[in-house]
Amino acid sequence: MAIESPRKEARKRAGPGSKNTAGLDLDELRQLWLKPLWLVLSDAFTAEPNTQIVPYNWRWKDVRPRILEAGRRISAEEAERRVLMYLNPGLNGAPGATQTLFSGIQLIMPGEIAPTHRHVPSALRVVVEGNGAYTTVSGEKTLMHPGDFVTTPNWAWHDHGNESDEPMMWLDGLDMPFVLALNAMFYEELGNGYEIQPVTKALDDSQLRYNRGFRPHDDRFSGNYSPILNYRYTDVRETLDTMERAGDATSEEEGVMLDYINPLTGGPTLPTIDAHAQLIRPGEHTRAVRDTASRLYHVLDGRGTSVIGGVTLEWEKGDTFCAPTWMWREHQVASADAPAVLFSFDDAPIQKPFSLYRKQALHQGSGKQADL
Ligand code: 1HN
Repeated sequence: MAIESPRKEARKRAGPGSKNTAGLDLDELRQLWLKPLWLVLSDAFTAEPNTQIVPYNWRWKDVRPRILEAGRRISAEEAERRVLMYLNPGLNGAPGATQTLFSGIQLIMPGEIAPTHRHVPSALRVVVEGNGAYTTVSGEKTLMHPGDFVTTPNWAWHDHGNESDEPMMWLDGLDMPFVLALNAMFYEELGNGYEIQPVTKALDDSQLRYNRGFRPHDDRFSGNYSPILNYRYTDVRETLDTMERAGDATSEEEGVMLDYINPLTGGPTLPTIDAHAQLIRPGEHTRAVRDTASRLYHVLDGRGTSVIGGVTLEWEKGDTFCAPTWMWREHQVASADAPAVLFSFDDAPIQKPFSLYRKQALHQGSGKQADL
């Protein structure tokens, strides 16, 4: 017969989840800003991650007319940034598409500017619609086209302008909720707040220096982010198509996937955010995977279905959807459809240095979970 230790017995009576106040005066304790840990221990120390974030798809067909309406009602200069935020339904209206990542859609109309500022959150853009509007970051200007991925590192001066004759819309991604959680926000406007920063470098200077397998000899770039400002979608698509033709399946979980990298380190382009593009072939149904990163997907091409945490999301080009922490996710493209290309960004780089990151695959049939 197993003998229960006295400690185990006591734990049963007063331990986590028992809600045993042990006769203590909780009101008096509250006034002194004290509280027994054992009353709440099991709420915090869950066996697995527990998140308020819910899977959700911000559909382009809902978003597009509304951001264009905002374009008729407020100027980019007035708004500073004309952005409709993508709010996660689990966050009660707090800004954030997940607990760490902000996302939203930004519109800049022909002839408009969004003035120069800088902030502590790192940012990325992915162009959804329009051609030839620019972003200038730290003196380098780039003209943007659909699917282009543009980085804006922490504390870098940046402004946007649209010298083309069509509206330009892009997805913004920032680590803003993470920075706010750390109470580490700083923000600053250039000059009187309506200024365009001087362009001090040639157009796309960084692409020509760093995105061709070369590096300037005796390079003194020392940022903890990628020196490349704009990663072109035409390049991404060519690489994905090459991998696809070669029969690569990067993995059964992700289809044909590539990572946007800092060419100087092989690591992510921003210290807090990793970014990827993946091609899912017609008829492909990826194997379920989950990890401790929270993540946003943006549909660059095609259409399909994802099941995330048991919720089925149907998506098409222009949609943006989120996958909360530790929820199984799988993607499917119908065999009669063209391939789909998903851009995604996640907070894994925040977790990895502190050993917080875990990833698992689910083996269908056996139902076995395997650490990856
Ligand atoms: C920001 O600076 C931009 O520069 C876009 O375009 C979205 C959302 C929150 C805070 C700052 C931009 C932003 C942002």
